[in-house]
Amino acid sequence: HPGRTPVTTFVLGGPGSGKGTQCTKIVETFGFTHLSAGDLLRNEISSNTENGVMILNTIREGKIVPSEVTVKLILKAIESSENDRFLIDGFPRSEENRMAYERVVGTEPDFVLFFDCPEEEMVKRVLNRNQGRIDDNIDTVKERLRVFTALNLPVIKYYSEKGKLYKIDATGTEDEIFERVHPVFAALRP
Ligand code: UP5
Ligand code: MG
Repeated sequence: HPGRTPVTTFVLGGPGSGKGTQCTKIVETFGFTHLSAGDLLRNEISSNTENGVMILNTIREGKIVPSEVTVKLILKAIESSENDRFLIDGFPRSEENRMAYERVVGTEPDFVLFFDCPEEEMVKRVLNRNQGRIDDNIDTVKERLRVFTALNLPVIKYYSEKGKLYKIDATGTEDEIFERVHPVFAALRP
């Protein structure tokens, strides 16, 4: 629908909280385009771009890639899409990320999902994933959790204070969680 104001949703939550899994379900049911910041960065590693090595090292350490790199990738993905509904998964991870996005893209998200999950459950899910991600080991997971608490929770608090946050209980089965997500999107215009 060219010309319509796009709908943008940030999807946040700790490592293994189920962001990617639930985004897939939202895409199937509500026709959004899923932009995973982590996937966009991992694509840069595989395509041997100038930032590839820096991104690889940053992800292996569980730290945050410089905002300008990630924002550029997200903006490119938005601009090359025909869709007008976007799920931005795993971004912004810090207040600095958030402000860089606002400065470069020029908009705020319409609303934000936060998948709230106990740490021990997140650790269990990540260590069981077994898909060869270089950051799915106990040491990196601990750092990912530390960075999440220190830098991402303030972003979540910011959107909560703006009245834009939907906090979703991210425990239970994938389908049980999607039943909690569904009403948020069902309320949007068709
Ligand atoms: N699973 C899912 N739901 C389940 C359920 N209800 N019950 C049981 N199991 C469930 O799920 C994780 C695993 O759990 C899967 O095996 C799934 O089948 C199972 P998933 O849906 O993948 O969870 P998700 O929240 O997406 O976990 P992910 O590990 O992708 O989260 P992260 O936020 O850690 O990873 P991301 O890819 O976003 O980022 C990776 C790294 O990239 C970051 O640490 C950082 O170094 C870098 N990065 C940046 O620097 N900047 C960015 O903007 C983004 C990333
Ligand atoms: Mg993910």
